[in-house]
Amino acid sequence: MKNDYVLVVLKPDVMAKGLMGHVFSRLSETGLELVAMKILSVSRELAEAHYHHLEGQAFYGDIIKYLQGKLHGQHKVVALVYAGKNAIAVCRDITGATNPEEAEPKTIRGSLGRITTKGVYENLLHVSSEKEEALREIKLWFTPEEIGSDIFPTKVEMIKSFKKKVWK
Ligand code: IDP
Ligand code: MG
Repeated sequence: MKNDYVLVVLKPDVMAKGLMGHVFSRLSETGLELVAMKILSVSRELAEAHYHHLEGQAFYGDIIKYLQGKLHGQHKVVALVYAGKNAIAVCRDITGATNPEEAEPKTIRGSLGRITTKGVYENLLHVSSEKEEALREIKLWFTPEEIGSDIFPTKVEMIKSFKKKVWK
């Protein structure tokens, strides 16, 4: 594979605090290529699938609500896929440690994150942590049509009947 890929999600606190432009600038400065982007409301199903490996943790219920925007007035999230050399490490470096109080001050989480009085780590971004996770997450969050180029192998299937929302 020529490139590494990473899923980055701007969580609802980024939107609620008006930090989208700032976070984009920080991500753009990495020089990585943006290959997909969308804004969406996260369903409970998507949040649970995304964090399935953390089920059972004391903070699991909170992070499901957090990703769905339920802690921030139903704000949406922005999901991004970046490509480039060491994309995961590059994005995690500028993002900083999971616990915003432990993150280096100049990282995004270190400068702008907080732990709420209820103990929620409001740490602004999700960033895939390794290649296998990135592959799983990108396929969970995006369809092949939503990604400009075929970054992973695809196939064409005949779909007989399905429900789809269309313009009236
Ligand atoms: P990461 O986002 O840095 O990869 P993960 O371990 O994958 O960290 O955890 C996913 C999310 O769960 C974190 O971004 C954070 O919002 C939350 N989280 C992780 N550990 C804790 C904790 O000890 N207390 C509260 N929230 C946590
Ligand atoms: Mg993680």
